Amino acid sequence: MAKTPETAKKAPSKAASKPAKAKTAKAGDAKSGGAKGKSAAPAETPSRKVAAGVGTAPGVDAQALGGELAELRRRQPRFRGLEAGHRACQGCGEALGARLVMEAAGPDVMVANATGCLEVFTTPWPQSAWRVPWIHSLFENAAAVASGMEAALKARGHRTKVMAFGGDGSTFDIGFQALSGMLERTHNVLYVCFDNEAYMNTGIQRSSSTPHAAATTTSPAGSQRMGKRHLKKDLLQIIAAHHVPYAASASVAYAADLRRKVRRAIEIEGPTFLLLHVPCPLGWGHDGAKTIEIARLAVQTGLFPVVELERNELAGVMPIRQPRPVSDYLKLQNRFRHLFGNDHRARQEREHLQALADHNIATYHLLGEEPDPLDTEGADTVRRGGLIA
Ligand SMILES: Cc1ncc(C[n+]2csc(CCOP(=O)(O)OP(=O)(O)O)c2C)c(N)n1
Ligand code: SF4
Ligand SMILES: [Mg+2]
Repeated sequence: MAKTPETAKKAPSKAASKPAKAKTAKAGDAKSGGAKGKSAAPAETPSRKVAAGVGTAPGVDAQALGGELAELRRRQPRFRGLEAGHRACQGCGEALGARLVMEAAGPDVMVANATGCLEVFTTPWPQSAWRVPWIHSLFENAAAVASGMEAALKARGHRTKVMAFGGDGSTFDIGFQALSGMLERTHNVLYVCFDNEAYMNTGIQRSSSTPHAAATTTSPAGSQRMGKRHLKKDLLQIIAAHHVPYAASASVAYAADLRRKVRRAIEIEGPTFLLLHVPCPLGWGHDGAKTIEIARLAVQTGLFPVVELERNELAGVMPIRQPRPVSDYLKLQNRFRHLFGNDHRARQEREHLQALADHNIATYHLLGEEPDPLDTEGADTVRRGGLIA
């Protein structure tokens, strides 16, 4: 939420490659956690207005639409973890990703959340969209705070699972030292990195997760250079090198796969890690309605490999039957707009990105003959707005 300065909320508010071929990932079944807490969405969310027949477009049958929305709500899981009514941008992949993670994790969790968009848009003081115990940590120490929470719970004999959330800036860069320590000390914590590939909350600055050639406010495209000049850090391999029991990547476009991975990680006693690819319409410069399409293309081109690593061994991949050319992904986003101009360097950069995608496909053996991994169950639940309780 780049438009919301981090400081604004502080003022009192009026309102390593693995050669072995691995088995392919399978979508898990979808079960929600049990009920806990009140489902108290802040009043006057846009959807409430529509349900009440206020603010519908001309020609739309407000009553019928209200009935449909009521039915959709009825089919929502009873436990949501992260409520509607927060202040993310429309189509925010991070908001969707967090909601899916919370639904899959269930109510018996506590969260330490690093500073960043997720923290800012969910907790404009004195409101909160969270329905579980949730602590705002510093930008750099979510993993250290989570370590302390886990140690304290253990000392008191509680089995509540601790999760730590951070953006890519927090995880790849500024909080990495604390994260590495948490993994090495084998704390029983699931760390989820919401990877939108830049420091979005403070105005779209490049991070070490920003892809090569992407334009950000600190890696602009122009006559001097074609966006960022460095490669996206391979964080998952670095995490796996800590010999953690489970480290995986996932995408908001594949909801069932994501839920299965969250449940798996929650069940493991020890440090686990999830790298979740979450498009950011504001920072990537795309239509908020295309978030899922873009996230899916990142996987289907090979630019964002969806894989599982167990104790540093490749254990599963999301197969690609027919890889899409990277240009299909790039052309939908303004951050890559300069790669489609008349500049003679544009074609070279596109070829470079295609080579990176091809390298991922070869390294992780992503080409597969398995059934189409379109994950229709997941796509459908995303469209519906949640799981059937
Ligand atoms: C030590 C420190 N440095 C910088 C900041 C300012 N800051 C707050 S949020 C943020 C960007 C967060 O980026 P990321 O972790 O990728 O999360 P996103 O907002 O993209 O979800 C920055 C630079 C800070 N709060 N603390
Ligand atoms: S779309 Fe981007 S800028 Fe907006 S809230 Fe989500 S992560 Fe932040
Ligand atoms: Mg980010």
